[in-house]
Amino acid sequence: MKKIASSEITPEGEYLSRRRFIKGGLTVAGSAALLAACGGSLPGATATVIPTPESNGTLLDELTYRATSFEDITTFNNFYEFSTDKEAVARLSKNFVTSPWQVTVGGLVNKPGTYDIEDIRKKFDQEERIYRMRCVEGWSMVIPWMGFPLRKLLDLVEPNSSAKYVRFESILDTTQMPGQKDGFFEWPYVEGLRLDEAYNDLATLATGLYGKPLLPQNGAPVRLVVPWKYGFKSIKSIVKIDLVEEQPVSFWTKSAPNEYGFYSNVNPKVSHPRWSQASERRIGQMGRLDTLMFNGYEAQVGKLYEGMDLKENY
Ligand SMILES: Nc1nc2c(c(=O)[nH]1)N[C@H]1C(S)=C(S)[C@@H](COP(=O)(O)O)O[C@H]1N2
Ligand SMILES: [Mo]
Repeated sequence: MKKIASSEITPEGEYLSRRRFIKGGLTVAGSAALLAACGGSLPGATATVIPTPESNGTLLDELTYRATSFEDITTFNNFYEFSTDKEAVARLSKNFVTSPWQVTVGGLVNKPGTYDIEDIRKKFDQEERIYRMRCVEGWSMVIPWMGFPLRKLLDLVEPNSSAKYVRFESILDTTQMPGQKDGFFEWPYVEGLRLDEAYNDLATLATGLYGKPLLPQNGAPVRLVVPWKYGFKSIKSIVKIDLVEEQPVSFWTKSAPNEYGFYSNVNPKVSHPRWSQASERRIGQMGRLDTLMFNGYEAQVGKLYEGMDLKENY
């Protein structure tokens, strides 16, 4: 069965061209029929039930916290370097070369370095981290990542006292990534975090999921995971990490500054200019769930934003 695209999912780049707008409209019409055809089943649901960080190990509502299936996680992807069509990314990225792969870490640090991703993987224990992921478009998944805390890599290079932000860059390779020929966007994909956000224990560099190495469509061989922020902050296929003094300008902020801000913390009370963020569709499940403040991670990250106007936080 083909993947169901919810009619309530509004693509991040929908406004970009009339062609894409029309395409989005067709997907919506098609998906309504598919939804009806599926009846009340839960396509792609797995039996995995997971505790959430705030539950202190108690299993919470099964439907809310069930891990999304491997199939859904690896076939419904946002990775604009390959395609703006979520269901085309897996196919178009199949032969993407992710080994050997080096990550250069530098900028305002005492010990800059270039690391082979295999060496980093060996140096740090790989932990399983099961997190909700909430895309700004209004859909979500629960993903069992493998990886290590970002702070371990930062400690290795020793940020100096003038470092205020971390800037991340994805690979630029038009020969392998057809989407990078799209002249509308400014490649490579760039993201950033404030230094204290980057040091928060939830911030993870993921190298795998479901116990297997990442597939290209999920950002192989290494991608950021910041589960309290909208999904676009979790930058894929990273080749460069710099400690900087100025707030980096993110890919999506550059593309649509009135729609995507630097912080982009998940907040059900602050609407996107074109749609509400109050609820979300969990991929592989029917119906919608209420979106949680900081995507459910307020206890872990709320203190980072004390005194900030969360309405300005978008
Ligand atoms: N380099 C890069 N990173 C990216 C994106 C992208 O297009 N390019 N898309 C982002 C968006 S919008 C989301 S929702 C998540 C999707 O991650 P997933 O496909 O692994 O679920 O990746 C984010 N990281
Ligand atoms: Mo997203």
